[in-house]
Amino acid sequence: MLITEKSQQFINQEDRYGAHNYHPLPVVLSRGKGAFVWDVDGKKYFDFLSAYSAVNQGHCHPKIVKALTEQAETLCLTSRAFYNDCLGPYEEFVHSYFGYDKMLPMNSGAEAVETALKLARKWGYLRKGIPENEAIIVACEGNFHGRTITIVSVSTDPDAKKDYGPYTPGIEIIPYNDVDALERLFNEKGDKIAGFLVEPIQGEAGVFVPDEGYLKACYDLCKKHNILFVADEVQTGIARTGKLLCCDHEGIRPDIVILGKAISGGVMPVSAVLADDEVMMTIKPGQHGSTFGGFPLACKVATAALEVIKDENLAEKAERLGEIFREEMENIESPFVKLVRGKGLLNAIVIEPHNGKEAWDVCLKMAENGLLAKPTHGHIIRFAPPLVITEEQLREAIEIIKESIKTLE
Ligand code: IF1
Repeated sequence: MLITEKSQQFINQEDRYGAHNYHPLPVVLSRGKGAFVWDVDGKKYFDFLSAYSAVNQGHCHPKIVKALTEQAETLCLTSRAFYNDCLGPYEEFVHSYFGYDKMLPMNSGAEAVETALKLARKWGYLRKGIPENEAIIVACEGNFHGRTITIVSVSTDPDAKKDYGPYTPGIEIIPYNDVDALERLFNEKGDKIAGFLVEPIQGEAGVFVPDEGYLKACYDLCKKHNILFVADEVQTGIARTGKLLCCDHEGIRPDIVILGKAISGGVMPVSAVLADDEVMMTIKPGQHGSTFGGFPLACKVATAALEVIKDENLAEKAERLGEIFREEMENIESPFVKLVRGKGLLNAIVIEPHNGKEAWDVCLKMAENGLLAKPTHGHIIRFAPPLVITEEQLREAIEIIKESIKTLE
């Protein structure tokens, strides 16, 4: 892949002055609109990462940008030491949108996960009656919930976890997509388990979709043992998988929902935790918070971003276009394509190395041909375009993917 002199300068700058905690594709982006981004040399690409599903509404959506700029000129940040005229309306809006009694606003996805874990522990002590400091959180092998010390304590990925110890105690890990393992653990330690934290589809693990009925069965077990079902919908939520929440596919209503990424359309870091009073009201003033959480700018941006999801029927669109995408990918006859999986517009191809080429090379070739996607775990490519992509654009993108794979064979 050709790296121009101009883009090389930006790459060198990051390399020289930034921490090396990422290994990006050598593409330097400077502009975005809808399903497309442009690099510093004006080359146009389909964005099939959507900032890890944060840009479901498409880049620079006019309605969201308008909400941002209008509020930016009015009032940005007040802190929660005072009331403001944006948070209440936003909270009521989110209540009617998702149907939970209350929300707790935060900023990053990881903060929202932390918040959910704190809530689960509080509830465990105050409502369930777990003895002090003995609450257990259950999480799944292969999970990804963010980067804080407690979150990497539940991680099973050595890259995310190693050398960040000592880890937070009170964690039990079970295999994902294994109801029996969860049941055994609940039978053994259910009295002390506060919450079961789960991704409805494991994103980082390579868009791993559990068997149909898995989430429902886990949910029922949680009910039976009086354990909170905590759904991390940071990546799967906000219409990405063809429903507003991925849990909607199984008709379950988590006790705690964690949202992030696309709740702001990728315009700023906005996250939220949703729960009913029985859980949410266990946290009292001073027991949790954040300087920016629920700040006026975020309230307006997130309201607009959530409205766009409904205005433009993005959940239905993700469902319909996802069917087309997977069908077309499954039709590819190539030694590279081992498996296609996903839901809605959260999909992945498992790449079989061939001719000395692997997923990274496929991504470089696609970038050359005008489509951006990123490999995960070396052999899986995630495909998650903005949900505003049109069918015609999707079909054009599919041709680029097919063509790129063909030329490498
Ligand atoms: C990175 C992956 C995606 C998430 C779920 C919480 C968070 C994430 C289910 C935390 C974040 C990100 C963060 C980004 C890479 C990325 C990712 F490849 F690692 F798995 F999206 F697929 N829950 N996911 O997926 O949210 O604090 O980042 O706002 O860390 O490099 P955050």
